[in-house]
Amino acid sequence: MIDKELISEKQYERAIIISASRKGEMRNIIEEHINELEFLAKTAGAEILEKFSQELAKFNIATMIGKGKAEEIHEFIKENSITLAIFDDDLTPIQIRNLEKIFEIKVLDRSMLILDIFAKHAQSNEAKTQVELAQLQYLMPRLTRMWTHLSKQFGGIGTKGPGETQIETDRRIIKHRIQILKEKLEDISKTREVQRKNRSNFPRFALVGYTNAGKSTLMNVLSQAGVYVEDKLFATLDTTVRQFVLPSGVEALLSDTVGFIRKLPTHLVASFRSTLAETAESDIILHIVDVSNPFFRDHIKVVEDTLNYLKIVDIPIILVLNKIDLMQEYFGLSSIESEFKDSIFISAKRHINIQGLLQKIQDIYNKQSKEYILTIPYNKMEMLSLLYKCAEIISKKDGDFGTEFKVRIQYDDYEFFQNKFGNFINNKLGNE
Ligand SMILES: Nc1nc2c(ncn2[C@@H]2O[C@H](COP(=O)(O)OP(=O)(O)OP(=O)(O)O)[C@@H](O)[C@H]2O)c(=O)[nH]1
Ligand SMILES: [Mg+2]
Repeated sequence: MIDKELISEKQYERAIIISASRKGEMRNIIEEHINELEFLAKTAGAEILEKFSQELAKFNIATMIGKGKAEEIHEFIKENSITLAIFDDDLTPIQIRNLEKIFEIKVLDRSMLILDIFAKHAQSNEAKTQVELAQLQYLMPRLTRMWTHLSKQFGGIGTKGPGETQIETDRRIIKHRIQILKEKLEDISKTREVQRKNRSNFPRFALVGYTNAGKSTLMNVLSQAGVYVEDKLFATLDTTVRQFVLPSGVEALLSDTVGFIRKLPTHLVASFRSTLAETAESDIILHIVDVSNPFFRDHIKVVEDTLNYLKIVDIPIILVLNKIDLMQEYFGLSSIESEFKDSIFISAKRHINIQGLLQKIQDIYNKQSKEYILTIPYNKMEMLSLLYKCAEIISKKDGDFGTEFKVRIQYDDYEFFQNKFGNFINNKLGNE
């Protein structure tokens, strides 16, 4: 669990937000993106004193925004003792360098800001390693003379050879560090795999969703887990797994993990693969959505795209529309209900329709089936008629001691199958 004290213990930087948009982009979408960036900036510990936006027919290669606008912003920076400028879009190294020259303060883009939040919130060894890897991978192509000498930070690995530039040395240090981090993650993910295998007999459910949708709140409601909940972006960076009980009385596992956001840096997504492995191996995914956010449809799309990017496909998804308590004063809810017929509407915070959600989870789970390979010894052939009764036979082949079957078992028949054939199972083939 994240220590709240640690997070609140930070100095607030005086910051401005700058957004450049193309002519013709919808005003309300631009505003939503700026608001989200402001929320990110606040989470990172910045106080936003002003927001600037500029519509451009073409982005400026040297400075993203126009030179005149940059000068105007520079005046504001000087007059208000601003120390940080944050751009909504990713900037090229040249743009950052030029803007820092004009503004005379630090300039960050959206990816750098998200990486910074992740770095601040990372608690576990795994999260810290993943974030550092993503940061270095992001830094590598951006290494220019503006970056300070890194060997001090990394303990002087790779000393500078004659005639080499500092940048080349730094690049070698980073490459070396990236290699170490990758090996460390490999180790961590092996340990996690063993942990997951030990739990594989329980039905497994995974919470996913846009950041701040209410995943950890729901986790706490369903399992009394005591997971850290905050009105901040990326409060959760690790995966927590807790037990909960389905209406049928069956014990199941629920995992809560890192949230997604628009334009999450791809290195970050890639390096969080091991954290997200729990999600990838779940039986059913619960996709939590903050339905009170007017842009919730965009959020759904971002989450679906990220799952696709991570190749987490073929797992049944229940769309859980959360925070309906904030919707009551609107007439909007009933039209959303007819738009999302197969979804379930809840409020995790106010405990509205939690039973309905549990029942939905149970219903979808009951429709699940799993594949197994098992070998029935030749001296137990009398059991075949039972097997044909409770399983769908996909294939069979004769071996040295018995017949090997590949079968599909419906959840409803699972207990019977386990009782009768548990001893003959070679392996479980995952969830199809
Ligand atoms: N009004 C209302 N607020 C909610 C509800 N569910 C969660 N919240 C609030 O939404 C904020 C975010 O909740 P979390 O549970 O931390 O969200 P999360 O999806 O785990 O967020 P990250 O871990 O940051 O990705 C908190 O302030 C919660 O109290 C709800 O049903 N209604
Ligand atoms: Mg959370």
